[in-house]
Amino acid sequence: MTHYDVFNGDADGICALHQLRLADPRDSTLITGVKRDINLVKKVTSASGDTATVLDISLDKNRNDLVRLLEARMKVIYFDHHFAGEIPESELLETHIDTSSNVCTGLLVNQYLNSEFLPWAVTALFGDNLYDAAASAAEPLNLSDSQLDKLKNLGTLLNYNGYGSTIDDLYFPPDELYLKIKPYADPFEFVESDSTFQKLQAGFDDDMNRAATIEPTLITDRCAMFVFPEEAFSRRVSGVYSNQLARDHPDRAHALASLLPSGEYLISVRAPLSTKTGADELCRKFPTGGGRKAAAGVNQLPADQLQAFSDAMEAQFGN
Ligand SMILES: [Mn+2]
Repeated sequence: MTHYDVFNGDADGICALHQLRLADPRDSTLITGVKRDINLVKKVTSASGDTATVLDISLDKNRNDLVRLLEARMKVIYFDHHFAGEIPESELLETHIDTSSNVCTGLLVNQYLNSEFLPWAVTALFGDNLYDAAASAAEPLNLSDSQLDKLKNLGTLLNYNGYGSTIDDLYFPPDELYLKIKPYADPFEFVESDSTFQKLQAGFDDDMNRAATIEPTLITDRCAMFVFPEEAFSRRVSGVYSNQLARDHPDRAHALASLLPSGEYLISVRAPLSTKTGADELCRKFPTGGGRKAAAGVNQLPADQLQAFSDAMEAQFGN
């Protein structure tokens, strides 16, 4: 009998699995990938009597394969906070799904385990950029500010490690990173004593320092745009760096353009935190553009439209 642990390769996925396996240790086959790789249930071989735990990936995006497992008589437990759509009807499926904006999968697992490993749920919330929810979830722990900062930093680093287009871009493959964390019931002990943490911290600092040396190609009071080179470092740092830019300049919109091997640009846009609107409208003006009001992007912008994009950004957000 095989048990599969299927989890998103970011902080939330890792911290969710870690809590479950601290409470209920078992040998399992780990299935994960880079943060954006969410079609993970398809990697599970279905066999009657086998079981699976699925964490932090949209049921909607995995429904066909979930149904395949259930039809093979596999028992599945599913925790997630992304859009689920219709949930398959089966006595073999147990779901803990809540798409509220202030929860993450690590927090849903924490509720399931009656807060047995709460510091890891707080870490997961920080990793998913839910700072207020993290601070309120942490209240019963009576942590000092510096302890809370340590969990924030840990969540940020575990989240950062998941960004990249392939596993080769990452410092640690997410399954390896989970195995490094696995022996530690206490996140503070992991932070203070494991060389994995130091390595992640050093890599993160390097990447962020390097990102900070990239001058904007457009900068006004209302918007800024940065162009990143075609390197693994760009793919690792872009998500965390744009979160930081948004927090440091809440009235400014930000665009990060990364050069792709094809010569086109992958662009991610964050609307100003203070308004959270306009990102989708800007991106939809260009082929392969789309997204939500607060965060949107263009998947493949032809290089000769980069200036037009910059002009449209200024028109959208003002100067
Ligand atoms: Mn999550």
